[in-house]
Amino acid sequence: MRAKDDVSASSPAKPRLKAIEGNLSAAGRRFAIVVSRFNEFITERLLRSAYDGLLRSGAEKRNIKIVRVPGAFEIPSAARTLANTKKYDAIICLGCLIRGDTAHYDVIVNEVTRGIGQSAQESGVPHAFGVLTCDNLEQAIDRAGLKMGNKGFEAALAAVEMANLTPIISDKRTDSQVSATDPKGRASKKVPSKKASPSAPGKRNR
Ligand code: INI
Repeated sequence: MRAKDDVSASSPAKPRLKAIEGNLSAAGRRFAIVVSRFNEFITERLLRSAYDGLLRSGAEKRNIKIVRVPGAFEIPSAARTLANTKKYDAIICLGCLIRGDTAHYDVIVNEVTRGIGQSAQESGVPHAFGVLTCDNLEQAIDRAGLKMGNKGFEAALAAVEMANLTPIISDKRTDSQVSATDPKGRASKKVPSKKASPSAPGKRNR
């Protein structure tokens, strides 16, 4: 049963509740893409699509850094290193894990997921998760441009949206003071200037 005010499945008759969202403009934003070479046949397709998604959203080529790592296991550490430079508005993580006959997949998959999430939370820089976790090659192909779309493209759009949302929701000002359409999340011109604080007894205003 759905909660009374669950808006995720709201009918067209009911308007969506007002909320803050990041827009999908990548203009002026800087991105790093970390992509693993393991299962390159798939990850190269994810990369092309992510790159395309950023350009279509208005990103400039000179603002997109691509970093290749050996396998999915190496993605979190590279992503964290890039995030810690504070040069990027979002990091896009692309890889492909395919379950094989050994336990290698199971050992790696949780570590990669946790590592990327932890890097995002601890650095404060948004990370998009475009690492495929598949049972077989067919599933991976479907998610890299066939039946299930392309997860690289989806990750790029998520990165753009979060790159725009993060500065807005981390702002200490009230929502009404911040223009959600300002791509940098800076205060609009309408923001009232701070009132001069009352001077302390015995001190003069300068
Ligand atoms: N790396 C992947 O990116 N995908 C896989 O499916 C995979 N499997 O199954 O083994 C894989 N292994 C390599 C791993 O990511 C590391 O690069 C390697 O262990 C060296 O640290």
